[in-house]
Amino acid sequence: MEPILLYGFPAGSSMGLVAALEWLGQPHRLCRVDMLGEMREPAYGRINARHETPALITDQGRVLTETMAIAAWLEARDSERRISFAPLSAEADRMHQLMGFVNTGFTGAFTPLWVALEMENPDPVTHSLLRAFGRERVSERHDKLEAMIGDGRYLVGAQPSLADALLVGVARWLEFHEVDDIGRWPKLAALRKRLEADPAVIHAIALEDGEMRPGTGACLGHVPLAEVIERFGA
Ligand SMILES: N[C@@H](CCC(=O)N[C@@H](CS)C(=O)NCC(=O)O)C(=O)O
Repeated sequence: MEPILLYGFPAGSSMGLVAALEWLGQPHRLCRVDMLGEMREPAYGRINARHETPALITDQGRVLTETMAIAAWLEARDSERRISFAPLSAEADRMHQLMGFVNTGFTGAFTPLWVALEMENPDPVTHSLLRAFGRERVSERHDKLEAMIGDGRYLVGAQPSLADALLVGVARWLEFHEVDDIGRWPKLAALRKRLEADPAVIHAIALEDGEMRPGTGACLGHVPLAEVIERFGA
């Protein structure tokens, strides 16, 4: 069977992995998960007990969660090195370093902003404290990432890799949470502009928005979440 990537909407980090699958060009299927509804229901716990996306159903029918584990699974099958680099190469090391940075501190910096947004009866003091702390952390992680970006067109190498995929899924939260103008970080702004104009990213965002359009042809279609849970859930 083809692997199935479960991606979350709205504005899920997993959008980057949808784009990475397009870049990879290998047959796969997708499954759209409403993060505000069905992902929170008990049945989704059979796929991921932590009620998070992304999740991958491997070609063996096993459930694999956690972005870094899914990215490693794709990397191991990227024999043509379309989204990764030769094992043991300096580029592979740098890609892993950047993926680690993006998936931990950079992504985590947005947590106070998500918590503030999702507060049901926000106490104004706590809400504004969370907002202020989140904005400060996100800006600081942007400063650090700006300093890590080189002079190339992408985070590593001459074409988008898994590091760019992880970044593009999350970086747009800067505007979503109205943290600051991306122009404050010129290298990151240029990189994001390039990535966001990439056909695979445009395709992934369209899918996230519910527009079912064909991409490169590698995606063989969507599988309903209920079917995925029934067939592969614990
Ligand atoms: N450590 C996980 C975190 C994944 C994660 O936080 N996903 C978000 C969406 S981007 C989520 O599902 N959050 C739970 C929610 O929105 O309720 C990973 O890297 O895959």
